Amino acid sequence: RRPMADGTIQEVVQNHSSRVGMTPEDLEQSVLEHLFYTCGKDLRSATPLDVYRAISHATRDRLVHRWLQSKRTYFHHEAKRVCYLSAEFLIGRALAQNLLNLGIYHLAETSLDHRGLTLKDILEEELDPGLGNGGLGRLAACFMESLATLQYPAYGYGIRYEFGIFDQEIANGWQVERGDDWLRRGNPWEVPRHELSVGVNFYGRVEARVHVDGTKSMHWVDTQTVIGVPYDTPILGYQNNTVNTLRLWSAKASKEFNFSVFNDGDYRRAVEEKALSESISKVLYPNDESAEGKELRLKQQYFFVACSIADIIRRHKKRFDTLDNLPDQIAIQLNDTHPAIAVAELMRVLIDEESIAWEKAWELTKAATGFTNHTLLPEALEKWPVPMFERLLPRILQIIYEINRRFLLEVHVKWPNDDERKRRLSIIEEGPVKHVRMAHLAVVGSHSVNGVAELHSELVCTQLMPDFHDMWPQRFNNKTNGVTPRRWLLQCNPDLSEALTERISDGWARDLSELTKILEYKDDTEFRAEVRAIKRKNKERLAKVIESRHGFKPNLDSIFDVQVKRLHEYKRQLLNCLHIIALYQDMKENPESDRAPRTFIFGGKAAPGYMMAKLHIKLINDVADIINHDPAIRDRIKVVFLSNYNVSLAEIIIPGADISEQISMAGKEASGTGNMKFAMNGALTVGTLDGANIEIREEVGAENFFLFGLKADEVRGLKGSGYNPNHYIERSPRLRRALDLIASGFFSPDDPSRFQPVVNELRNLDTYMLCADFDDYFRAQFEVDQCYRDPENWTSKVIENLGNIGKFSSDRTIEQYCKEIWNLTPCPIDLTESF
Ligand code: F55
Repeated sequence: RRPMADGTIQEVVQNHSSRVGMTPEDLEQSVLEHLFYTCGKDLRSATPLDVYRAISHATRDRLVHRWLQSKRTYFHHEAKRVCYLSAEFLIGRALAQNLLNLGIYHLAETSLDHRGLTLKDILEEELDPGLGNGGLGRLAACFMESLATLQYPAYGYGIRYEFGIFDQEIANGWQVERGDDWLRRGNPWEVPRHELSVGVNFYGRVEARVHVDGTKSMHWVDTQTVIGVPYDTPILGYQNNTVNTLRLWSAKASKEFNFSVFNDGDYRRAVEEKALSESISKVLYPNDESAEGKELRLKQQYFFVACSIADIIRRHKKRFDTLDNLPDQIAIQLNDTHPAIAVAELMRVLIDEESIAWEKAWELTKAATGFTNHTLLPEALEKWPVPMFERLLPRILQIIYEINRRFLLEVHVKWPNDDERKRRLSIIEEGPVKHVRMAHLAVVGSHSVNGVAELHSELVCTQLMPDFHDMWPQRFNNKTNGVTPRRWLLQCNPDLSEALTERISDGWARDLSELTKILEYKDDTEFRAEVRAIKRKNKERLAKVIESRHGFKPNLDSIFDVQVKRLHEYKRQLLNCLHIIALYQDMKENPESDRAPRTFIFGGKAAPGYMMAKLHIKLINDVADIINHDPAIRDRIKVVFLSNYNVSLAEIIIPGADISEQISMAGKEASGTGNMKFAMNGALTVGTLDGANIEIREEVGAENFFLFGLKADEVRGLKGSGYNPNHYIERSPRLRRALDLIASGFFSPDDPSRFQPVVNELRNLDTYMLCADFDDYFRAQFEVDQCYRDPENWTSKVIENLGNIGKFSSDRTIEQYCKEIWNLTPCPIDLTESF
C-alpha cells in the first residue's frame, strides 16, 4: 500500500479497499477498524451507539472520494451550480439513506446479522437532525437529494443550529417543549472547514470617502465581527457518484473577544460578548407561518447569507479573474424571504468590495437570483423595523434604499403620477414605524418568482402581489413541489418497494413516472392481496409504536385515519376533531349504527407561543381520553395524539395510513407535501381543493379522492360578502350538537370552561370557515366509511393513486427548476477521470 501522497482518486480507489471497497469483507473490516480507532472499542465492549458511529464512519469513508471527485469535476468543467439558500434543512437521519443510495443497505444488514446485531436497531441510535420547522425545511432536504440523484452541481447553504426544532412532550394533554440537543452524541456526518471561515460585520456606521479622482466610496466601519465556521455534510445521489455539499454555518466569536490583558470588568464583558455573538446559531426559531420581528432572527439571516455570498464569490474568483460571468456560473435560489437579504448583500460585495458599478452589479444580481414564495398568510410575510435594521446593518439599509429609489423611478416611468401604486409597491412600508418588506426586496432583486403549486402560484399573481405581476408578468412562474421517492417510498416502505420492483423492475426509484406500469396489475387479485397485506404489516409497525407510548394496541382492521403536520388553525385539525365528536355522538345515540371502526391519529408541533394551537392539542387529547375510555364505544373509535412528530416518526406513520387528512381551508395551504407522501404509500386522501391536492386529484382521478369543501374563490366570495358561521351552525344539527358538547365542559370536567376560546372563535368568527365546510366533510367521511367496507374497491383506488403519483417526485420539480429558472445541465461524476 502506498500512502495517499497527492490523493488522486484512482490511487485511493485502488489501494484503500477497507475505506472504499463494497464487498462484505471490506465493509466488515472497515466497521471493525472504526470501532477500534474511532471509538476506541472492540466488539465486546461496543455499545449500540459505538456500532452506529462505526458504521456511519465506514459509510462516510465511501463517500469521501466521490465527494472530492465531484468538487474537482465541477471546478475543471466550470459547471454552473445552484446555491440553495435556506434558513432550514430538515434532512432527517442520514445512515439508512446513505446506505441505500450507496447500494449497500442489505450488505450492512447481513454483515451485522453475522455479529448478532440488527441494523434496524442500530439505525435508531441516530438522533434526527431537526434543523427546520416543517414543509419548507423538508422541501429543501428533498431538493438536495434530488439534485444529487440527477447529477446537478449544487450547494445547500444554511445555519448549523445547535438546537433544532424543540422536542415535544405531552404532559396531561398539554404540549411541553424541551430543548433539542441533537449534537450531544457528536455528528459523524459533518466535517468542519475552519480554513474557510468568514467574518461577518454587524452594527457600526457608514463613512463616505471622496477620492482624488472625484469618485466616492462607502466604508462600513467600527463594526463588530462574528466568525462563520462552515460545517459540510455530504449529500449522495441515488446509486451514482455525485456527492454535493450541504454547508451549514456556525457562529464563533472573533479574535477581538479574546483580549490577552484586561481588568476584571473587561474580562467579564468579553466573555459575555463572546457568548452573545455565538448565540447567533444557537437555536432554530420554532415559528412556522408567522414572522417574529426579533433582532436575533435578523442577525441569523444576515449571518448565514453573508457567509454564503462570501463563499460563493471566493470560489468564483479562484476559478475566474472576472465577476462578469457570475450568473453563467451560479444560480442563487432564495427559499422564502428568510435569505432575501442576499440581494442587498451581493450588491454590497460587488460594489464596495469588488468596485463594480451599480448598474452592472444590479444586472449580475438579478440574473443570478431566483425567489420561491411558500405562503399567502399575511402574518408570515417578513418585515423588519427600519430603526432596528439601521442599527444592525447600516450599510445594507443604505443599499436597500438605493435599490428602492431606482425601482420606484421605474414604476414612475410606467405609471406616472400613481403615488398609491408606488406606496403599495415600495420595499419600504410607510407608517409610524417604517418597515423593510423582505418579499418586495426578493421580487425586485430576482429574475424569477415562483409559487409551489398551480393554485398557489396563481394566487401569488392575483392576490398576494398583483402590482408586481402587473409590472413584470414574465417573472412569475409555478414549480409544483415534490418529495424524494428514495426516502418517502424506498426507505420508509421497503415491502411496498419490493412488491413494485418485483412487477415493474426497479427503475421507478429514479424515474417515478414508471409507476404507471403498476396500473397493469390493478385487477390482479394476487397483487391486490399483497398490497393489502403490506398495508397491514405497516399498520402493525405503527400500532406497536402506539402501544408502546399509549398502552393500547389499535385494532388493525380499523381505518387508520391520519393527520400529521405542524398545527395551525388554517390546516383545521379542529375540523377533524369536530368530525370525531360528531361521530361519537352519532354512535352514542344509535349504538347499533353500523360504521367501520376507525383509529384517528394526530401528530404535530404547535409554535410555543401559539396559544390557540396549543389549546387544540389539549382538546384532541381530552377528547381522546373520554372516547378511548367510553365502554359504549368499545373499539369502534380510538383517538391518539402521537407526541414529537418529526421526520423519523413520519417514516413510520405515513406507510401505516389508510386515510390522509388534507383539509386546509381552500386558498391557504400553498402546496403541502405530506399529501404526496401519503398517496405514494397507499393512503387515500380526504381533502379540499387546496394547494397540490388539486393536482394530486387531477393525476389520480376524481373517483379515487374524497373531495369536500368550498373552493378558494368561494371562500373569497363568502369572506367578501360577510361570512357568518351561525348561518351554518343553525342549519347543521350535528355541528351544533358537537359545539354544545365541547362548550358544556363534557371533555374537560376538571375545568369546564377550558375550551370556551375554541367555541367562541367558531361561533363568532370562524376565521377558517370550519362551519361552512363541516357538513360536506362529514359526508365525505361517510363515503370513506362505505368504501372501506369493500376492500377490492378500496384497493383499486389505492393502486390508482400509486400508479399516478409519479408527478410528485421532487426529481420532476428539480428538472423544472433546472430548465426553467437555473439553466443548469447535469455534470456526471466519472471516478476514472483525472485532473
Ligand atoms: C418557517 C418560518 C417562517 Cl418565519 C415562516 C414559515 C416557515 C415554514 O416552515 N413554512 C412552511 O413550512 N411552509 C410550507 O412550505 C411547504 C413547502 O413549499 C408547502 O408545501 C406548505 O404548503 C407551506 O405551508
